[in-house]
Amino acid sequence: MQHILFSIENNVARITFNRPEVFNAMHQAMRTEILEALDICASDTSIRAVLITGNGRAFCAGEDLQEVTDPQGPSLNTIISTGYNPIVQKIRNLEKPVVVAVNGVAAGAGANIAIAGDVVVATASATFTQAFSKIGLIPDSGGTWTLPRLVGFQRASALMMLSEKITADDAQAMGMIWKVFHDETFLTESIELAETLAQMPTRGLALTKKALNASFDNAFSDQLALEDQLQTEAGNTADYREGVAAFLEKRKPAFKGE
Ligand code: T3D
Repeated sequence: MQHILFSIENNVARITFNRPEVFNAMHQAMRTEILEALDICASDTSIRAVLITGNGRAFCAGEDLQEVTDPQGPSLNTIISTGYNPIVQKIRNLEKPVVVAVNGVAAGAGANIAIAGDVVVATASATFTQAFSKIGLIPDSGGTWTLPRLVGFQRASALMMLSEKITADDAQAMGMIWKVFHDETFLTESIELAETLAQMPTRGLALTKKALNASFDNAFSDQLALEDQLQTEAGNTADYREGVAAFLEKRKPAFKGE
């Protein structure tokens, strides 16, 4: 991998965007590496949670604007259909929890990839900007689907039309992200968070994710039926048996994600 760092430790796969000189702006080769890394996260059973972050001062400045001005570069359609769309789809469909740790500015597609995570945290000095409207584009990478669901229609609309830069605290206050960590402890706390999830009943977390993915589009009765189906699946896992046994035996459970 040339444009990202990829490592696995304590059942957590870490994907670090690694083009700090351009604020981790993405081009086709980088998007391909991210997709490859997400495929490994899906297929490697030793990985039970994923942590996505950025190297340097930025999380990700979105599309590499050098790439789009290169006459030999990919078309807008190729960039979106073979890059950003599959990235956010793989994050949402990955049957493992994904923590996104926003270490600095998240702009454009970078902001919308960030909010595709299951648990999104940011360092106190991080900022978020939709950015697209400033260059005449519309928000992509699922942003027009995700952001209004997180923060409400009016806020999403204003954030997307004005592209104002907002702070991590503001993002937390409006429900865009889960927590803000101090700059000094940000990485440690983000890793701890991912490791905590990795030791939990991760099969159950994957089924929770499936239910949440469907929740905004289902009628209440359909969602109840889905919960019924997924709960039956969860009830058949070894982790469920272990969780109940550990509770009754007053000991710490040892979950395996099975
Ligand atoms: O084909 C398509 O376009 C479809 C796909 C669209 C998806 C998208 O993501 S569209 C949105 C693209 N992103 C942007 O428009 C954001 C552009 N960047 C900025 O607005 C600002 O750089 C930031 C708000 C992210 C950060 O501002 P600031 O003042 O902290 O940093 P800076 O000085 O502007 O940037 C630092 C360096 O990163 C700088 O390089 P230099 O001058 O030090 O050599 C800058 O050129 C580079 N950089 C930042 N963003 C990008 C970038 N280089 C290439 N592409 C970028 N997106």
